[in-house]
Amino acid sequence: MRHGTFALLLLLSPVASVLADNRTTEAEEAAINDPTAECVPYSYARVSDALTSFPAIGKNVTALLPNDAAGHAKFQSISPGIPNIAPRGTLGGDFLAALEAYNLTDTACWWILARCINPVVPGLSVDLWRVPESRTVGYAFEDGPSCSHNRLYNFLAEQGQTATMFFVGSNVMKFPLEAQRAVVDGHEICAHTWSNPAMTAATNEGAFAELWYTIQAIKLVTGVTPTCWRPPLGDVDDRIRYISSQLGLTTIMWYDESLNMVVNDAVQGYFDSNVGPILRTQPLNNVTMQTAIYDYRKLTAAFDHIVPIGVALNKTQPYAETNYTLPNFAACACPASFLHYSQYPLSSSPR
Ligand SMILES: *C1O[C@H](CO)[C@@H](O)[C@H](O)[C@H]1NC(C)=O
Ligand SMILES: *[C@@H]1O[C@H](CO)[C@@H](O)[C@H](O)[C@H]1NC(C)=O
Ligand SMILES: *[C@@H]1O[C@H](CO)[C@@H](O)[C@H](O)[C@H]1NC(C)=O
Ligand SMILES: *[C@@H]1O[C@H](CO)[C@@H](O)[C@H](O)[C@H]1NC(C)=O
Ligand SMILES: *[C@@H]1O[C@H](CO)[C@@H](O)[C@H](O)[C@H]1NC(C)=O
Ligand SMILES: *[C@@H]1O[C@H](CO)[C@@H](O)[C@H](O)[C@H]1NC(C)=O
Ligand SMILES: [Zn+2]
Repeated sequence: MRHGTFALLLLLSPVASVLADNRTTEAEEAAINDPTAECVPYSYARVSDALTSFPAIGKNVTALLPNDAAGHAKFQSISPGIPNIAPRGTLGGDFLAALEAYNLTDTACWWILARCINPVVPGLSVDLWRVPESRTVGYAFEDGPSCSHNRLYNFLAEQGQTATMFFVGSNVMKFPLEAQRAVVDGHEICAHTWSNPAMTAATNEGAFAELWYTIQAIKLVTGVTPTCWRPPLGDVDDRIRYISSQLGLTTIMWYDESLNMVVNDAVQGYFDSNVGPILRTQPLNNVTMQTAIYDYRKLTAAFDHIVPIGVALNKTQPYAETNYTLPNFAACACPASFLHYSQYPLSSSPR
């Protein structure tokens, strides 16, 4: 009996490893619990068949692809309206010279210098950085999908918790089945950019292309077209707001980068009257995912509700496609509670 089972396992294991390395479904990917196995690269036909329609994965996009007729047509149609604000700094986020040279009247509503969220250019919406519900967190993660995010996603699923995921287009192409898990698990997907550059350093076409290909990648892989985005580093001005708004994206910032400050403000009563903080968490990697679990303990203690940003806004149709829905705030209810608390001892935090 034992020998028989052993022989069967030996026979099966080569097959199993091919499946693990080149998994083909979201369910197969979601079932992998070992982060090292999870991060073994795999190929996925929908992505590999479309690579010529996308820029290089992980590289800054400085222009639309020459053969991208739809991209060029859209960019040309919006170009006349793009505010005449010069790019500044470097794509890597070096703003030192730009900050020195910047006109302190801040006619561009540049967040990096002035923390400006109220656009000067007419017709642009104010950036979102809070949600209009008392003692409610707009729960969000940046920079995914990550190849080892099952640990965090399993935790969130166990808690019955969903969040807003600001996805990097390159990562969606690298980890398509992980991206699909976000939709399957009921998270809200928004865009970040293709390669995480400082967007106000990009040319008009470069900024457009960073968002355009991120939207296309999310659509290709998950079937949904995002309607919200967050600028990497918060680097946005009216030129970038205009370009993103023309792509149907609402700009979402955050309340405070420090979770301790957010929790402290909750204790002080800052969120008692129709306002709650939108979070900015660390970029997701296998260490910060542990931090996220630790932070969840603090958030559940300090707030009444923890919801995706779209849920706090009653944005029941989060995507351009109308057949995907989020609950509205009332339907979600979402009490902030930490289930199976004792399974997550404080000592498991890296801090
Ligand atoms: C799976 O795909 C990846 C990426 O294309 C490739 O490097 C790897 O060799 C493949 N593994 C197997 C077992 O086919
Ligand atoms: C976490 O990531 C680092 C760097 O990518 C890697 O060296 C380490 O082995 C990873 N740990 C786990 C548990 O996957
Ligand atoms: C591309 O963007 C990254 C940030 O993702 C930045 O570090 C890098 O310097 C940029 N490359 C160039 C050539 O500007
Ligand atoms: C700074 O902005 C003000 C107000 O728009 C404008 O009058 C002034 O010319 C600007 N100065 C420079 C150096 O751009
Ligand atoms: C969302 O719906 C709730 C419950 O109906 C309501 O109280 C709240 O004002 C709505 N929020 C927004 C932003 O419309
Ligand atoms: C939504 O509609 C699209 C296009 O008809 C379809 O491919 C997709 O599976 C649908 N998704 C859901 C969740 O119904
Ligand atoms: Zn980011």
